[in-house]
Amino acid sequence: MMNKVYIGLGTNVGDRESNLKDAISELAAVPEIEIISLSSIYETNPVGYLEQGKFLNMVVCINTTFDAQTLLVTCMKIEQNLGRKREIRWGPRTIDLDILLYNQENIVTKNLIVPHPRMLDRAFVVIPLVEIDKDIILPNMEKPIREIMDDIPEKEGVRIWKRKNGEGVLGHLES
Ligand code: PH2
Ligand code: MG
Ligand code: MG
Repeated sequence: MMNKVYIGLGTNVGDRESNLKDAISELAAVPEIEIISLSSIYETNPVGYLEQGKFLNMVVCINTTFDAQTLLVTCMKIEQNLGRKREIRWGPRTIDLDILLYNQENIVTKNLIVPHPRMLDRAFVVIPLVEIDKDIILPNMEKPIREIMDDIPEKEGVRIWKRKNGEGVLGHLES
């Protein structure tokens, strides 16, 4: 069974653009994962813990035959491969891969909650998400996210850093 999943990526340590590229290459190299689309790359003010550098954030849409738990393990493995260390909550990180949406499912387990519980408070997630799917809607919500954009805080802290071009899925990430 094919599942449509949105993953949020964030990085503020080391070569941030390389970290995004490497994470997407690793996702694309998994046979059970097909990259469907990428957002532009945004530079974003840190949220939650302010004494840290600016992030690059983006969102990727994939099709996958993995169940949510297996996809989570895969994402954690990629975070480890890219050198992510144990860290303070909401603090600096080499790469963070968060499952935002898994089909229209509500998932609550010990180590995974989907939809991501804080996603609607985070302009660095919502803006790239609506960029790649303007009709995106959350399970149990009757309106698409784009119609509640006015309620999302700190949108001015999210600025385009590298715009997605028209050259195919991986276009703006190829150097
Ligand atoms: N991730 C966090 C905490 N704060 N701020 C920005 N701008 N971007 C992030 O990806 C981010 C954050 C925890 O995962
Ligand atoms: Mg996160
Ligand atoms: Mg995370």
